[in-house]
Amino acid sequence: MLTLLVTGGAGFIGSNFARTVVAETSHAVTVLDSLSYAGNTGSLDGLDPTRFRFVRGSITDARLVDELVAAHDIVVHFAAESHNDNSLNDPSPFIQTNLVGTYELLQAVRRHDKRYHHISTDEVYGDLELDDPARFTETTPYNPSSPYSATKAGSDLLVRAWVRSFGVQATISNCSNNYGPRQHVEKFIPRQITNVIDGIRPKLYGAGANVRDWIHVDDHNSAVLRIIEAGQIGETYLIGADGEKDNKSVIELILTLMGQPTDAYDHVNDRAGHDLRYAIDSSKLRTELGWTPRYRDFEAGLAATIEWYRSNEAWWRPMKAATEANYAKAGQ
Ligand code: NAD
Ligand code: TDX
Repeated sequence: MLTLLVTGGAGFIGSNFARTVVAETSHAVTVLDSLSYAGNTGSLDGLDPTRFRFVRGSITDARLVDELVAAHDIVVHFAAESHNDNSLNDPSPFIQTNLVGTYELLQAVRRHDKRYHHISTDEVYGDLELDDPARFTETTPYNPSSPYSATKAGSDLLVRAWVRSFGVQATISNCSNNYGPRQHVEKFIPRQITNVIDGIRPKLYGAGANVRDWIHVDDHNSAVLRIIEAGQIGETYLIGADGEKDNKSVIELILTLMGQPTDAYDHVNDRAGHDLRYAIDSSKLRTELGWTPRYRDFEAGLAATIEWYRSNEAWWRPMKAATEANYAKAGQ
């Protein structure tokens, strides 16, 4: 049995990760989360208290981080400011959490010689043309576009430097767009699902030709567990499930699955600097670590996600009105 310190474990991916670890392994989990606007302890309800503990605090708090890192075997670092649109309005918390917070964690794992896994995004590579046959690989040069992706790129580079300069035992994963239960309603898919539930028309940025490479959150997390088990120290692994879809098609599919006409959505202001296309080549993870995704049918995964939001209104209702009010200010 190992003890895992999971930062950001009250957020979307981290809470699903904590649930998977407690359900499917013998490891114990401590979640460290500051409960920013994106954190929700309701996402951790029902976890076995003999193998799960929640600590409220920030990864920028060096003393707290040092104490917790010293007391665990592995740090799995999910905590971040994660929303591109927010980073365009106010980059400041992105600098603090994504860069300074990662620095504090790296210093602590260095002092205590602990294993560290760093969760990152494919957005660090910038974007691709729609007709480019290439996909991102572990050797694609970094070229981030937004304040969010620039801070994630910076945090990845800190990890690489701490591995090379100080021998920190770290691995990095860069994943594509996740969908599934417990994702904040500010994000594309849950925003549209909860809009339809509320009788609001879905909102498509610009023409909606932008492509995202969708992966179910449980597939992201099974890959993270595999990297923790078998990944080579110092290596980066790209995680993706061959799920490229343009935004317009995703909105149309949500509308169809929810019994609405496929044209019942609005075009709204585009995002500044909006990345055109992301696409992941996950061959290294598949061939070297033998990982494969379990969710191969996007429509079935999306239908199950819609059902989750229909059945869990109490989870998302408190954040919906404020989220939409923020979007309305930006004409989105
Ligand atoms: P999220 O916004 O849902 O959750 C982030 C969590 O971090 C929240 O619970 C929040 O309270 C917490 N947090 C924020 N600042 C903190 C701080 N200073 N100290 C402690 N906790 C803090 O984000 P998510 O979508 O679950 O993303 C998790 C990670 O995965 C991020 O590192 C993100 O960059 C990465 N990622 C996300 C996606 C995606 O599609 N959502 C894809 C690839 C990578
Ligand atoms: O209402 C919307 N309408 C719309 O067309 C919203 C919220 C988004 N969009 C578009 C913008 C993007 O092209 O949908 C796409 C997905 O948007 P987001 O959910 O904001 O995700 P994205 O910007 O692609 O970033 C996500 O994937 C990579 C996560 O939020 C990041 O944390 C992760 O690193």
